[in-house]
Amino acid sequence: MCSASYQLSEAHSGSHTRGERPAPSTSIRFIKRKRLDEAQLYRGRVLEGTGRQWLVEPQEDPKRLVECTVAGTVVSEDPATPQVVAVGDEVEFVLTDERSPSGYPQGLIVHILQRRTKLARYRRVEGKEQILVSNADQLVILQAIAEPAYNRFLIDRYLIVAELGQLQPVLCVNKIDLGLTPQVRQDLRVYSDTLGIPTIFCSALTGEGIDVLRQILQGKISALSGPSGVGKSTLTNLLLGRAVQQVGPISPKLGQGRHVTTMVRMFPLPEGGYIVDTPGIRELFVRELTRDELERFFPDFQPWQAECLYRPCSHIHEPECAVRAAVADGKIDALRYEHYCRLWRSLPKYQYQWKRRR
Ligand SMILES: Nc1nc2c(ncn2[C@@H]2O[C@H](COP(=O)(O)OP(=O)(O)O)[C@@H](O)[C@H]2O)c(=O)[nH]1
Ligand SMILES: [Mg+2]
Ligand SMILES: [Zn+2]
Repeated sequence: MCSASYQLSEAHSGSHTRGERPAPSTSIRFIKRKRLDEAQLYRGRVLEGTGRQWLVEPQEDPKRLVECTVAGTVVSEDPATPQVVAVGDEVEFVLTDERSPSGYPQGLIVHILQRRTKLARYRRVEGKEQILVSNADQLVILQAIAEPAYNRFLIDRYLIVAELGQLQPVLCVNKIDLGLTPQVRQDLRVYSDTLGIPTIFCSALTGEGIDVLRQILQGKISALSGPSGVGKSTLTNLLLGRAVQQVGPISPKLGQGRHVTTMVRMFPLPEGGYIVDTPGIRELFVRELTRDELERFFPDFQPWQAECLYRPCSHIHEPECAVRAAVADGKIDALRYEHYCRLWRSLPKYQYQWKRRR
């Protein structure tokens, strides 16, 4: 492993600095494998990984998955994330001549293409973000009618995460077999009617609404995210027509074992497109935003904010605030405004203050 990555590091840096390649180190002589410059480069997509091994779907032959490690010279093009490879990454790789014990052909990732979008979770303890999925088109915010009941504060934070990651949000409320009341529809109307977010009500148990969900997913890469227990794995299995994910609580012992694959897996859909089942997010922190940036994540305030007496206006305490007046008049959803206030209070005024919070 060490020698292989060393050899490939050398060759890789060579292939990217055409013409001004450094003199090869003498240790290269001891390596028998073919030089990387001569090896054919393939394009592929990372479907899942353990942090060390990554399962890549080759563009030219999607059925023939390749298990890859990462060349030592691969650097993240994304300075915010120290992590090198993420599920969903588009990569270039070479085939090595081995087979892994798992039976897959072996390869080596030598280049990660620029990420178009990302679903990231912020690890407050580490003060870093972790990319759960890259290059997805949309974020399906999965909630349930009950067990556990949907949480609008969580939905509102997911919408910010989607916006930050350049993902189109979709709201999907599962378990409608447990009772979809007019009050629930009314409570969630703001998302479809005011914010224009595609909203689906479905049941993985009865199959109701699943055809609508399929239509929305078709041909797109969709990250499925939501708290534990809402039915992400059940829906994934249903959409794929086979049991690929374990349903029900995952034993902490299994989930944290060293050799277990990460909980993020991407599956090609029969209708075209991909679905990514991500782990249940227990806590969702909004990445390093400051108070004055929050407004842009509330487009439903926008028609009024220009009318505030003070500009900028935090819409929290200033006199003659048009946003607050619109809330009082029922023109802005009161709970959305409440969540804005809650987030505003949780965020620091200045960027540097984030550093002290860690
Ligand atoms: N009543 C009902 N239960 C469901 C539905 N979808 C999933 N479940 C159940 O909810 C529990 C959690 O499902 P799971 O897919 O593991 O959720 P995940 O943690 O989000 O992956 C399981 O017991 C499922 O059988 C549904 O549409 N209706
Ligand atoms: Mg699950
Ligand atoms: Zn205001």
